[in-house]
Amino acid sequence: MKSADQNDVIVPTIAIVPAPARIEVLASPAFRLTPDVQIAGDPDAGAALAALIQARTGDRSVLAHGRAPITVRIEAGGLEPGGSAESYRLEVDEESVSLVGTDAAGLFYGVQTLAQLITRQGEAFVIPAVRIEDAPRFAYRGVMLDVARHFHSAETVEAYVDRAAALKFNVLHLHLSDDQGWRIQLDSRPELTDVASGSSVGGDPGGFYTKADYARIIDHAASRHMIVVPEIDLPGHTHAVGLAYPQLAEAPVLSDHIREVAEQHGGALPTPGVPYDGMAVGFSSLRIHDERTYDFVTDVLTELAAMTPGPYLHVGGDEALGTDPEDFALFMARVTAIAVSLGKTPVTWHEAGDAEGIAPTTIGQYWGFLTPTDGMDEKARGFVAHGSRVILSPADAIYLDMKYDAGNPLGLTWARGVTSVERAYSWEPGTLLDGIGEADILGVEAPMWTETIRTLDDIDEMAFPRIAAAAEAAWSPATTASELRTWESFRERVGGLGPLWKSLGFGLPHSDELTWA
Ligand code: TNX
Repeated sequence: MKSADQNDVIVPTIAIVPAPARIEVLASPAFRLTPDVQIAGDPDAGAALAALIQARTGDRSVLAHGRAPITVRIEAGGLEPGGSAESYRLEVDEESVSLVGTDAAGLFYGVQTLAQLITRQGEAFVIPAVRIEDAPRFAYRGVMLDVARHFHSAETVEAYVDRAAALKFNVLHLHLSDDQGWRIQLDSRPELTDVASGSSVGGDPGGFYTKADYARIIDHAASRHMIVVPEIDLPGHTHAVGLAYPQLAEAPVLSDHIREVAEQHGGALPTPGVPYDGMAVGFSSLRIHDERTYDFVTDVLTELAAMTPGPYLHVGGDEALGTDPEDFALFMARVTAIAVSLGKTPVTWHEAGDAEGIAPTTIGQYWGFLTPTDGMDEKARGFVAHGSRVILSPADAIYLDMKYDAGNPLGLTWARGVTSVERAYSWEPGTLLDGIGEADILGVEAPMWTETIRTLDDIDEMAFPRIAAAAEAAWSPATTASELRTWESFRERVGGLGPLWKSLGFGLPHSDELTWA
């Protein structure tokens, strides 16, 4: 904070997103980035910082080694108070820049903040004099990409990881299967990719990740301190499974809703044995009373668990409208038990929260509205009641596939129409759902479903700037605990990141709500 005698100094908005836990703007002149500036300390963090400085300033001469005014280092337990995982402290004055992370992740997040601080001043680039102490509010900070409705290449996924990591997200949830296609190669069940991976929504080409692709995505995510949470959506959203294994699939339930959706989109009704390329949900189900179903699930989850270093396996459970409710509970109980037997923590969408017998460690993902409807909050409370926690993904705020502009063909509108940036930002996790407090919340995740989204450009267009609102909900202090947590501050700070994000190749769409610097 400025002291009274510096009131004549105009301190521009410091564009850091997500807002840090504590920031003090110092009276010192800024640190000037000279062409030969050197970085000492941790080599990985140093190289990452050098690359970001080079991108932002266009200067190729930054050195990542040597005696230097910029130091980046890990000091385990050295951050007071707290020193919690992923935290960092950054001190900048005219003479030097000192970044200390409590661990490699904390150091990485400090590097992201430093890059955001680089400001052009005439012909020079400077880092304003600040002292920042920062740590995440929630341990789980996720983005989800649906690679089933449209397949997205490993390169695209890696590019999305880069965007998310720059905002201090630490989880990539991959929605690997749905009615329209199966996207992950498994040795135990080769028919899945042989037979069921060739389609996408709208007749677009399909695709799948080889085991090597998947390993590459995991490595890339890990290098940016993100884990991968793979999702196999069960027992609904499984039309594609039925292409490979007809004996496991129930006949599609052709409700009025399914017929309506088919008509609206000029698409065919789901037909057994025929790839489905429409956008309806809730018609398919695996056979719940057939042991071959559990052999299948065991094979799939066992292999996926072995391929996935992170602690979570997401087993879906949403919109199982083609499954009898009692059968649904029976199925979710067995499937979450299989995940637990593999040493993983199961995650399901909130629908399974009142399924009797699900594994008590199961994490629930809430996708209802900011003002809950249809008892969805009650289902979310079910996970807390059995001693577990929830991930918050309120659809009318941080579903990144919701339209941001009614006139744009990209995106859907079922979650209360167009989702403005302001609505994406203006909610508070700790008070979102009655009976679900701070300690019951594992984190926040922003999903992107891809019925209408085909390319990295489409992904960027839908993600920015709303993805930053989700990042701030996940990382920053509660709205009541920080002056920076206002819509006015957020829109200015996000706009201020335009030059950095453009220099990194992120596609930033025009927004009526904020101005990109
Ligand atoms: C609902 S919300 C779904 C997805 C769709 C999405 C489109 C949830 C868990 N499931 O199957 O792709 O809406 O926005």
